Amino acid sequence: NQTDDWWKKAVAYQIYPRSFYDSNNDGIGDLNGIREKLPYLKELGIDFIWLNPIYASPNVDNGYDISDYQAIHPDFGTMAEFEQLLAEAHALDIKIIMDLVVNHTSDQHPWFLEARQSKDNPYRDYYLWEDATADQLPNNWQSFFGGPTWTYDETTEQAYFHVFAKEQPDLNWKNPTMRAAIYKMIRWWLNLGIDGFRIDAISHIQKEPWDFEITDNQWAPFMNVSGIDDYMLELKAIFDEYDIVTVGEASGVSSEEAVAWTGNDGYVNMIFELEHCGRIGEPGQQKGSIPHLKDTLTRWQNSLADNGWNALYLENHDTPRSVSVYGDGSEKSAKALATLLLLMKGTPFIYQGQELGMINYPFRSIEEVDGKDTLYAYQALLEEQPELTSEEALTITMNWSRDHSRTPFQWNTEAFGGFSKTTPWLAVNPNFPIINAQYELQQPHSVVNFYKQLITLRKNTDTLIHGTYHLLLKNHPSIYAFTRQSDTETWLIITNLSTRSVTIDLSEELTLNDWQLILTNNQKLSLSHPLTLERFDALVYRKRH
Ligand code: ISL
Ligand code: CA
Repeated sequence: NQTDDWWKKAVAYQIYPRSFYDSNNDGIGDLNGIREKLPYLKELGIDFIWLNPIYASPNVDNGYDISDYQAIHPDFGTMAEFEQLLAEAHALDIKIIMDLVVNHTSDQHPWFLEARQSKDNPYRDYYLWEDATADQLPNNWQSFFGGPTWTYDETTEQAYFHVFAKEQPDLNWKNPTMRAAIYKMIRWWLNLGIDGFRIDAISHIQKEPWDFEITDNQWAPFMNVSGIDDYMLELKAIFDEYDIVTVGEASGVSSEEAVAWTGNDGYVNMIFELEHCGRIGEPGQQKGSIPHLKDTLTRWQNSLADNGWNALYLENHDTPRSVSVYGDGSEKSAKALATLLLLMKGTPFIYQGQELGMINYPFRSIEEVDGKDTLYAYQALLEEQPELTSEEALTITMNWSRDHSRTPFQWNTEAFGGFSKTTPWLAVNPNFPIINAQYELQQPHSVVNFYKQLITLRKNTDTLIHGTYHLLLKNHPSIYAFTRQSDTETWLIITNLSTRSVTIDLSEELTLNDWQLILTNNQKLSLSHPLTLERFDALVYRKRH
């Protein structure tokens, strides 16, 4: 039954291969580089790795535009090198899950190169086409990356649909022949021995109806998951044949719907919700505030308390660095955030570099930026608001840019942070001399050693795996405190996610006796009523019943 699943006790680690470790010094991270660093991940206490896409791709969206699902992009290496990586990871008892990108392909995928040739091409209906003219598209919907969600193709005088970039045409999930081709690919990877999938943008595979115009919330139609169930049940039927873990990136699935998606008969084992951080930092967003974070994560904790499972994360390859968003960039704030991530209910996903306390990159000009979506947003902002200076537009755009989390992993104090011996594809954060794995592993009170303590604590404490979550001080603007309770003990986790000293009184909710201090980033502190917490203090106590 679900309570014994290995992935509930596991700690996961997300690797963005392009930026992890460059073993052949071409400036780009690669599979042999990951293999060389497996001992580091083992030392950290990682149980499974999620690899962002490593397949053949023109890299319009850094691998999320796939042109051959069953070929490894030469930048990363060969299929033989992938199988060697998988074998060596398994030998270290580390599992590997792959990124399954089936909402769309690259426009260079053979299926699309065929489909766009003529209306009666056998592959035409692998994609979504509607009659259109160059200046009259089927509707006014806008893609996630800016611009219309339709692109006119003059060869066949129709427009094709794409939720993301025009180089990422959406697959037509209504077409059973297309679905069968995707299922064949899925089995091919599972039969290779991988340990599961993170499923990209899965909530978008159901597109219609689209015969209406957008008025206000432009993303709404993409978040509509009604009608998706049949497709998810077909995917589930395949996944259930294997001992794997599946994590759906399910933007738009509500915390209520998530029970069906991840419960005992759910489509997947867990889902990444994007309510707390999807497109975080964009103007007009509530995301990034502590109250919003507490409310959102607590709603998901409560909704999946008895049935279903959360994938926990504070940053990934699509967000800025969480220490810069929720913290103040300091080591201490990194430890406070680590405490939250590792001690809530669900499977924690650590994004590469987060365990070091890596922070946002000090971009000074748009020329340093790689992300096509960031570049588009920057141009669009300057057009919409011509009164902005380029510096102001850069600051606003970089507030939510994905480039912050894609700078090379910082291994040591050598040139380029030890990521490569040549200039990397994206600049290394200049703080690498003090924020790097080698230096931190030698410092007893470093961020990485704090993560190691939290990972060990979590994996050895059943109450931290299965215990109930209860939020304390719900309305406090900067204290994020909760308990985890089983019938034998209660854990108390208190963090002050602000730069100010804060005094709280928990006497309404807790008696003081019998608490044992287990872990803290401020040795001077002990539980009291009232309790004064300094900036970014984190405290972990246990009481045995
Ligand atoms: O963009 C969104 C608004 O929050 C989400 O709804 C969207 O589902 C999410 O950003 C999808 O991200 C994934 O698919 C993209 C790729 O660029 C991202 O890196 C990946 O995480 C297209 O494949
Ligand atoms: Ca390389």
